[in-house]
Amino acid sequence: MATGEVRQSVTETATAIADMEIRGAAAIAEATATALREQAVQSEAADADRLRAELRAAARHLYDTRPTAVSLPNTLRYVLGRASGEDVDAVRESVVAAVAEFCDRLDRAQTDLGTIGASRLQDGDTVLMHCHSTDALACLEAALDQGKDIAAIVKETRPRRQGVLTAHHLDDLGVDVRFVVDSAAHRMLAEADHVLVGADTITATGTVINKIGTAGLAVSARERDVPVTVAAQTLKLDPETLSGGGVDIEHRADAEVLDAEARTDLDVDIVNPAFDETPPRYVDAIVTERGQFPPESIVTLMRDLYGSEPGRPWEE
Ligand code: RUB
Repeated sequence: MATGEVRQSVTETATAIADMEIRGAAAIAEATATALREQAVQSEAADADRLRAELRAAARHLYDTRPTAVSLPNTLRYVLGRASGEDVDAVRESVVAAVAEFCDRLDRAQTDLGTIGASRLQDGDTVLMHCHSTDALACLEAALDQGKDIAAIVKETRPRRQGVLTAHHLDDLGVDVRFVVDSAAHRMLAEADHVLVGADTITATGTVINKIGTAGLAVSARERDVPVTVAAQTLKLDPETLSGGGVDIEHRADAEVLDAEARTDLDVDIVNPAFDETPPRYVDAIVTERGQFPPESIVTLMRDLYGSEPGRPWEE
């Protein structure tokens, strides 16, 4: 179909995701669902099949933005799988209802996961955090709501410094925060009781894909005997890995690592992978809204929720 039939609200959302104005797996999911709803509401399609074709085209456009966070394809699966009805109005209404239900589930999942994750934190604990994860922050926030006194050490998270967002969030909550450069992580683990991070994707083997630096942090934490908790709603489980598929690790622009001035007269290859893979043996628990799991057992939950043949309705 002509790209013109993908509504501007979809292309704007796709650009905002690609440019990381909208970022973090949960925020990407919500924005994706909302963009599909706008496509349905604003569409001038004459019949139900045409509207479904437009929704698939919009979904392909969104899918092509960032390759690593599985919340994006899982959102597309959820909404497209419910775009049903005989006539165009019925399809439109089913999409609007599906998106409302999806966003509601997203909010509830984060709240429920937060309560479960908080049970791992004790009064007086210090938590070391990497990047900016709303799922991880939900655990810490729930612990504070339970009256626990929690302090935080926050890693800067080069190159884009999402740790600054986490520091602001925790500072606003009145948490005692120490902000450190990434290379201070091993040393600072001596003063931490927990590592608490989010995830972009979790594979069937329990491997955690999260912001670059997570894997090194988890290995250091094991060396220091500090438990590693990954907070990740079930939307982060990647059903395509059930059949052995891998996950694409996004590489981003050189300019994120060194600006133009620093690159002048420098003839080197800059490599900028945005995510890395933490093997399950370095993770103590994956906290979801359905409970907390040893990473090796997450495959059972994945199968229950997604079945073993997830499909790609946007490619049909
Ligand atoms: C963000 C990141 C976050 C996860 C989880 O990377 O790695 O830890 O997305 O976030 P980026 P949330 O900044 O490149 O998107 O818990 O909010 O879903």
